[in-house]
Amino acid sequence: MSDQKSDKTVLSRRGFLGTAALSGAAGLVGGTHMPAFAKNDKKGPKGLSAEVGPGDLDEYYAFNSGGQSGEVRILGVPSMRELMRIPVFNHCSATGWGRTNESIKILTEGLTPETKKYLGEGNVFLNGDAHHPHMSFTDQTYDGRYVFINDKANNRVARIRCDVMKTDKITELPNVSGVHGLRPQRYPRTGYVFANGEHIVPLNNDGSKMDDPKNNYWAIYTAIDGDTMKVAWQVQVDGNLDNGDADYQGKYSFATCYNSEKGVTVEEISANEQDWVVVFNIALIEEAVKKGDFKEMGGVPVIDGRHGSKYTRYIPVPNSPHGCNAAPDGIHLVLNGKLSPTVTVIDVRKLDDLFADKIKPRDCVVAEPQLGLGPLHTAFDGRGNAYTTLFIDSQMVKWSLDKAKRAYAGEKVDPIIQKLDVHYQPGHNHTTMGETKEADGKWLVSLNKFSKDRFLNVGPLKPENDQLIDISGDEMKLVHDGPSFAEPHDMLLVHRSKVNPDNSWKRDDPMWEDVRKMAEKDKVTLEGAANVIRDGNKVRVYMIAVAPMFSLQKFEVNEGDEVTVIVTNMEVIDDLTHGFTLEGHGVAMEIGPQATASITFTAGRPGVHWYYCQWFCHALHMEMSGRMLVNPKKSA
Ligand code: RUQ
Ligand code: CUA
Repeated sequence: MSDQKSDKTVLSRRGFLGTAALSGAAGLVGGTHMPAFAKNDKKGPKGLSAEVGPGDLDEYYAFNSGGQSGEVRILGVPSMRELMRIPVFNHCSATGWGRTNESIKILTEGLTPETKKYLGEGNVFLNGDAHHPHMSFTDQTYDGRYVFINDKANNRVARIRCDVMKTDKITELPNVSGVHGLRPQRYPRTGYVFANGEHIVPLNNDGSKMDDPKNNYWAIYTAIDGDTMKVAWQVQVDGNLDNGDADYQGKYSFATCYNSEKGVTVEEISANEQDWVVVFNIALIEEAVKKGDFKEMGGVPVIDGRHGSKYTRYIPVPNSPHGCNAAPDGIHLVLNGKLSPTVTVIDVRKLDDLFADKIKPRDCVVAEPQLGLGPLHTAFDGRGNAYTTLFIDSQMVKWSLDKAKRAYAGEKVDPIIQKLDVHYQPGHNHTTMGETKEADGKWLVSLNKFSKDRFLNVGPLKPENDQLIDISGDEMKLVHDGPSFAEPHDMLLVHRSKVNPDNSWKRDDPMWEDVRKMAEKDKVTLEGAANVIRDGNKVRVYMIAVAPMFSLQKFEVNEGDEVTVIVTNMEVIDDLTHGFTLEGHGVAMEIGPQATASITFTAGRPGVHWYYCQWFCHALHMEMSGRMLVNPKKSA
């Protein structure tokens, strides 16, 4: 195995360097974003080009999680150009996410009563830890409706609308500590979004039972209804939960466990040689909910799925398994060993028998190839090959599912096809359309946690490195280094034919439903507004924006007033976004074409305060401004 590794690695490294020299000119054109890769490089397996010329469009959308930055980013693949950032769990200075009334509503309405109380009225969390973006499915493939993503830091799941590429729902999961693995149901559609509770905590986490973790702490698995974003049900399990996936048939879902010990220190957590993957039987769980076989906790049904439960099965897997990946053949599930050099493959067709107690859990295992050190995640090309990241070895290993099965059955075959060095320490990887039945095996991205010497030194904090690999031929070929800020955990690679965002908002969008109702009460037409409505010490300022003007170039309020500014962008031209920034008040927001946005603040500073448009929109963009006059409080 190791001989094969070194040969292939040297080969591909040489190929890469040679190509870089050849394509120097092309490299210059695109600056740092242009991969050093020649179109007619003879060593390139099928000559797939990562070069996307000026004005040319990428073939794939990549939805990249922003990790602890709390956002989601859209990249084009293969160019790896960053196209957009979608604020989700973070605050955004540009768009006003976390500051506008519309975003505050989204950030607060799905919180539990306990969290609302903790934060205080109208306050939001300032951070999030976004790991796993996944698109909604219909019939085992992406349907372009939504992207879902977890927040490990504050136990939330968010939904992004793909028509406007904005977050529209955020739900906090009750009873859970650390939402980690997240996957949507593939069939018949999404349907459920499954989310793993990573850390074990007391079920009633109110301080009454904090000792004896083995008996008092539990992890919770959650199914959220992707249409309503409400929790449908939860399952209490043994151990904690790491990553998860769903099958292609809509019958089972899965979650790996790295802490079957129920330990609370590193030594305890990693003591066992074997942990497990938990299998959830969706139909049986739905039946339990119908029959009332659950405890209600935090307002949701919690089903007992611990050892011995009829709703779950525990399949032993070595050793602290991490990634959990269903192959596009609809049959195989790969569990990545992390502390074991192996991955474990189970055949989901055996699960009916497992639940009928006709076979033992380990009878579901059909392969367990040894791949290298630190296997974390596996992706697929739809041609029977799997690609596993080796964190410790800093490599991507390509292997054959079929050969791995034959080797497990006793045949003398080596399942490993190639090992490729990546730079450095890869976590997730993702192939184009690779988690759908339409896996096309063109590109693979390796999301590496360290970049060290790969880029200009930017100080002690280095970027991560998302590397693009051509997998269209027999050999993997590294074609591009993509620096990225903290910390793209995972990436979703969707063919552009699946995603069709609008160029403009629609005037009846639910995003500003509340504002619409408020305007109706105030007898104001949002689409032609230039109104200041006083209601006690509350003032509502309605205006429209059409380049290069706001319909109100001045409004007057009194010191201490609670002011809400509502701006409607009446542009009918593509790409004409305006903004509203009020100096000295921490107030700024984006208003997209045909959108309405609103923001509320206290007029606490007497005097003249300019507001302006912060989105460059017109030759007279600098002039797109106005004054807020704040009359001082009359002293008694
Ligand atoms: S995990 S590096 Cu948060 Cu997706 Cu595996
Ligand atoms: Cu409107 Cu700048």
